[in-house]
Amino acid sequence: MSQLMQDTIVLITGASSGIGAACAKIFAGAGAKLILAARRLEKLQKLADSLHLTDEQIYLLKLDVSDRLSVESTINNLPPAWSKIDILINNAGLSRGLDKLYQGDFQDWEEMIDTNIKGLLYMTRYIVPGMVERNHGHIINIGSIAGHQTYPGGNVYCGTKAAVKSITQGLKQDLLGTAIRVTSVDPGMVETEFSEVRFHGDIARAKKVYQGVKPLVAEDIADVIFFCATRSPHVNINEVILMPVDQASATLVNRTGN
Ligand code: NDP
Ligand code: 8X3
Repeated sequence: MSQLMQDTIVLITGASSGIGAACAKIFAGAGAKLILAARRLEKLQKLADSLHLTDEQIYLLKLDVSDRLSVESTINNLPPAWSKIDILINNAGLSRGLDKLYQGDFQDWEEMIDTNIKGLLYMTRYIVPGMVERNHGHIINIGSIAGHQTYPGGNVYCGTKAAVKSITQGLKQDLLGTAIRVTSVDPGMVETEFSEVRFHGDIARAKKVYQGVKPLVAEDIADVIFFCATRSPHVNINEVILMPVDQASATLVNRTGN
């Protein structure tokens, strides 16, 4: 195991699956200390077991980022050895449905807005003050190409990711004068549980999203996140947009593969 990140505490939200879980693996490989958060503790536990880390190297949080009071008490009550977070990866997020806006499901809207916008804000609000006090830290938000381009049926999800883009820019401005870094990593199509969640567990419909395409995999995004986190301290990577070679925009996808 490399020791590039020894004594660096990395908190990853949405670490029970996909991009978050891949981030846990790559940062663990560099010797970072991990705080992994998600609602499905059993999945976090499985991931932790596979990483073979000691209790001094990994700390699991069963946390719903959309529950402000829970975020407040969880972050404020972190054991002292875990409270000085160096890197916050705001990755927890989801899409729900592809309905036309005027037919949209209210619960789907609430869930996307509460998780992707408010959850990211709560984590940021409770963790960044400590970074400011220490004049040290890095916030990496996971946006999406959906925050740059709206596609049919994407309406509210795209709106939440456009909000992430604005919030990332605003945070960078508000931290000017400190040594804290702020980055947005904005992927196109990545094959994870994302589409299964979008279609409420309809696996056949989820699979169709990636039919004939070679999509990105979670490890591709973790790799870019890790790159952003390991530049010289005076370098801030503001925004990275990445897509599969088979994708040119949210709606232009080459599906001639197997
Ligand atoms: P996954 O569905 O595989 O992972 C999403 C993660 O978010 C899960 O670990 C889930 O954990 C967690 N999560 C969801 N809601 C909450 C919540 N309220 N509180 C805490 N954790 C929560 O999808 P991805 O890995 O693909 O998604 C990660 C991020 O990447 C999201 O922000 C997504 O919008 C973004 N993204 C994804 C793309 C893609 O094509 N896959 C492309 C661009 C961006 P649990 O259910 O256990 O709480
Ligand atoms: C996920 C990518 O294009 O499905 O944010 O919105 S997309």
